[in-house]
Amino acid sequence: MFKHAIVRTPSPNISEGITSASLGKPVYEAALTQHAGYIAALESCGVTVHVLKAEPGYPDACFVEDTAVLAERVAIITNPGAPTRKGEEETVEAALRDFYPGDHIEHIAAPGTLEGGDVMRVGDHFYVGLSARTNEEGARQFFHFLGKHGYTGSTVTLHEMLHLKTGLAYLEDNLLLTAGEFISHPELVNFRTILIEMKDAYSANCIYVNGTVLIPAGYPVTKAKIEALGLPTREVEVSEFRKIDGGLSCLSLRF
Ligand code: CIR
Repeated sequence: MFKHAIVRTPSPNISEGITSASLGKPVYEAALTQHAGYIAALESCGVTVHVLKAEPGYPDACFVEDTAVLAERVAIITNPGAPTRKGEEETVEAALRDFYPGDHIEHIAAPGTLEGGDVMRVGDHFYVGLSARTNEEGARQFFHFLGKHGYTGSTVTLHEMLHLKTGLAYLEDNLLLTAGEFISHPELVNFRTILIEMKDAYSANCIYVNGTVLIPAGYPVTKAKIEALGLPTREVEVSEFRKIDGGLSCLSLRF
């Protein structure tokens, strides 16, 4: 069960966030409204949400997931691979010090890079995507810290997507939502899978929160496939964040 989530109010210059999409620039006021809806959705799942102050110098700073990976026994602070995002992790770490003792906080250091969007937890095992943002050295350091605190990890190579969880979500009970290059990926066999068509690939980034699957609004086929397996869903409007490649998982750290 998740008790807490950390989120960060979108930056006033969110329109300058990094993007590979051609959906236009996010509108700040609309992003704030959608962010409030996201917080309400987490709260409806029984999570206490801690809201960090906006970071005017970091357009992508609302995507707190990329700055840390959290487990019961350790918080691993990342070194983001995107140059404009380096430094976002500092205020996230400060907030995590209220929840983790100092000797349970570890740090990925240069030349290692790792972003939390590349990490998918399955029980006590962590899959790490090797991507444009997460490198071999970052993964090596990450696995060292996992081992020190009693967890395991393995890598998954990405070729097309931004992050591992751009196209994957673990919905517990050995169930994986998969899209694009992750469908039939050799490093992800032995799961029950829900396949998402390419046109709906954005909806593969869902989050399982205390028995409910939060899904992006506007993907009825994905919603029906998840519900057909007996899992309740709740739609959340995140279209402003999609414009800068952000999804549901990126907007919070859940622990
Ligand atoms: C970026 O490119 O870093 C942001 N515009 C989007 C980050 C999305 N984060 C995630 O998928 N975990």
